[in-house]
Formats: sequence, structure tokens, C-alpha cells
Amino acid sequence: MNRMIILGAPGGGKGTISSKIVKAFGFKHVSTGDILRGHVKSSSALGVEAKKYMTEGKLVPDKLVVDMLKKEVGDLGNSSILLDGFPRTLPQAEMLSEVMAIGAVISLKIPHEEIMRRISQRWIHAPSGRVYNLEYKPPKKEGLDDETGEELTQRDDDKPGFVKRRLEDYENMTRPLVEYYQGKDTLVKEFSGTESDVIFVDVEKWLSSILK
Ligand code: G5P
Ligand code: MG
Repeated sequence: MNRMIILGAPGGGKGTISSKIVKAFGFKHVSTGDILRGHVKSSSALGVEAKKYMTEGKLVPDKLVVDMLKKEVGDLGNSSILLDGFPRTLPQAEMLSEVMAIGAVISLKIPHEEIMRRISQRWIHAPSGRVYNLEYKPPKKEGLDDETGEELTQRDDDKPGFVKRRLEDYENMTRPLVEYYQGKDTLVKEFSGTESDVIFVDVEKWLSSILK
């Protein structure tokens, strides 16, 4: 039970709820989006390739992401892992099953209108992946990261046209994974709502009951 996935549409609060799970249950948070943005920032070979897709909100090819993930989790030994943003397609899920057994899946179901509103207000600290929202979680000083004081930026793929495409890809390619895992020996629980703090109360209860 020490390997979990958090699934949910772009802007659905995966990162926000993951950081609460990490604090409460001590999982290591592995977000493929954050890792990919790190590669783009450092202009590694992978970053240069991934950028072509990411800036337009398209999924990065499966093989690139799977190889990256294998490297990332290979260094983590037996620690508890929470995968955020991976797997995103059926082939990724199949490849993941060869690397680790998934004990539980948290699936977030958030209305798309709420997501469009949130994303327009999102600012991030790119080096750490810390996420802010002008309305929900504003930085202490406008435009600056709370911990380092460095500048916050907006994500290229948060432009409204790209967000629409990301939501469609989620429905077509990622959401079917809920059924995929329901058909396996994996606990799957769906959480719906519009407020991450409220949703987390239920997530925490559920995790406390299954992680006993
Ligand atoms: P990412 O980085 O995985 P997405 O698109 O799946 O990107 P994203 O946008 O990071 O997901 P999230 O983590 O689900 O969203 O949501 P979040 O950041 O916590 O919350 C969104 C905003 O809402 C924030 O500003 C937050 O503060 C605010 N918020 C949260 N809760 C509330 C609330 O209750 N109320 C309010 N008002 N606001 C709230 O992937 C990026 C790209 O990387 C590539 C793809 O190109 C992808 O598009 N990629 C992959 N490609 C292929 N395969 C993979 N496995 C890939 N993984 C990444
Ligand atoms: Mg995220």
C-alpha cells in the first residue's frame, strides 16, 4: 500500500492535495509535470524535446515520460510514493505495472468551469514547483515565492486555449484509467467537489482507514 496515484484533470488540485498528503502521511511526491518543467528549465536534452509538447499543453510521448519516471523512482528505494500526473495514458499504466504495484488510486472530479477559473489565477515558483493562486492561496508578497523570495511565473500551458485541449485530453486519455484500476487489485476512490480543503478532509479519512 505504499505506492499511490492521484488522478485528476489539469488544475483539479492534484498538486495542492498531494502536498497535504505528504505532510499528513509522509509520502514522497513525484509529479511528472514538475520534473519535466525542471528539465525544460535546465535545457537538458529531455527538456528541449518535452518543451515542444508542453508549451502547447500536449502530452509528452509515453516513452520519454516512462524512462524519466523509471530513473526518478529508481533512486527512491522502498519509500512511500505518491505519483501525481502519472500515468496519463493506458500504455503508461501498463508500463508502470512492470515497475511497481499500485495499492490505491485517488481520483479527483472537479467541474471544468471551476478549473478554468482557478488556472487563470495560478502562479508558480518554477524551481520548487510551489503553487499559488491569487484568490485561494496568494503569496505573502505579491509576485514572490514565500520561501525563497524569488519571482513567481505563469505556466505557458495555462493559456485558456491550451487549457481546453488539456481538459479534452484528460477526458479521452486519462480518465479511462479510473476504470482500468477498478478492474485491478487496486483500491480506487473518487472525490468530487470544488474546494480542495474540503475534499482533503475526506481524502485524509479514507487514507487513514486504508493505511492502518
Ligand atoms: P502537470 O504539471 O501534471 P496538469 O495539467 O495535470 O499538469 P496541473 O495543471 O498541475 O495539472 P493540479 O496539480 O491538478 O493541476 O492542480 P493545482 O496546481 O494543485 O491547482 C490548480 C490551481 O488551483 C492552483 O493555482 C491552486 O492554488 C488552485 N487551487 C487548488 N485548490 C483550490 C480551491 O479549492 N479553490 C481555489 N479557488 N483554487 C484552488 O503536467 C503539465 C504538462 O506536462 C506534461 C504534459 O505536457 C502536461 O500538459 N506531462 C506529461 N505528458 C505525458 N505523460 C505524463 N505522465 C505527463 N506528466 C506531465
Ligand atoms: Mg500539478
